[in-house]
Amino acid sequence: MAAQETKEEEEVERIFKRYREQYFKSQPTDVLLITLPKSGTTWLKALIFSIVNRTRYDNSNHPLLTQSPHVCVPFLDVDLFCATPVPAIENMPSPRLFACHIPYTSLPESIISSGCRIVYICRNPKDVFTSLWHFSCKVRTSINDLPPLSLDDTFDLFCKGVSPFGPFWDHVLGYWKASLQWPNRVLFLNYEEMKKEHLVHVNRLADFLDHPFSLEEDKEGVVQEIIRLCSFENLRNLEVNKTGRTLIGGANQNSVVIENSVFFREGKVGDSENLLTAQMNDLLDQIMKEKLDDSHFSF
Ligand code: PAP
Repeated sequence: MAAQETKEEEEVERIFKRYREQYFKSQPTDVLLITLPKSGTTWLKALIFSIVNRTRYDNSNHPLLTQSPHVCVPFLDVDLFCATPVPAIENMPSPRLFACHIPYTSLPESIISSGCRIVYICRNPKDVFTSLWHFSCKVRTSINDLPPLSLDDTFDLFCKGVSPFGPFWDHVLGYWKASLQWPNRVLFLNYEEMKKEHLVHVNRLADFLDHPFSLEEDKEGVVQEIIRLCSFENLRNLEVNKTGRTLIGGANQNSVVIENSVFFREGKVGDSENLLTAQMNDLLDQIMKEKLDDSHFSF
């Protein structure tokens, strides 16, 4: 039974991979934000969009004031390539900005060979799980009218690595190793460090994206303004993110409309303390130690 399931999973993965390769032709100037859900996707979408487009917009016409970051930077996997028909993305202005949750080993070949830039952000697994659980419960109850998930069952699946994008540790390690091997192509960021030192990491991000801040911009406070615009407090309080809704899953019969507010919950480091029991904490510590120890990577 297990062998049969593995064979089927491999077949599905092979079909997906062929599909992505056939339809997505990456360009060297593309920027891909890759994350595991709840690791800082919304924040990084806003930051990347603002850094790259900073000379096009000001406070009077900035798209982030009226659109969700998820509209400014679409998901390749769960938006564009789920839509019927797939929108024409060949002629999007350069650099094209996309996001996805795809694990490194499943990326389309064209992303690897084009030389495009990948920005990856990881977050402490305890906070990722906590955020994911709250998000799933909200979406289940408000959209699908289903009861909330059982915390124990969801935690058990997370610990076993059952997730649409593969086990947490494999996802993180895949991009961690790629960033060590190709530092000019893969930038590996960390939610907690970004929270601690905005300025350092936003500058790092701009340098990596080949849009470094000039001395004049530094003096004029352009970096600070981007940090403020993309901050949790600012984005959460914008009308579009308080009351707006976004179509997720591409324009097709399976897509769902999600309230933008679900992407802005607490925005804190360490909120898992309010959800996980001591036993859950210990188990996750033990699993992460076991899975990450050889890599010299830790949270
Ligand atoms: P996604 O991958 O499904 O798009 P993602 O944006 O990664 O979700 O995760 C949402 C988390 O990022 C939420 O965390 P929480 O549940 O622990 O609160 C959300 O609050 C947080 N978040 C959203 N925007 C920002 C931001 N600008 N700065 C910091 N954290 C943010």
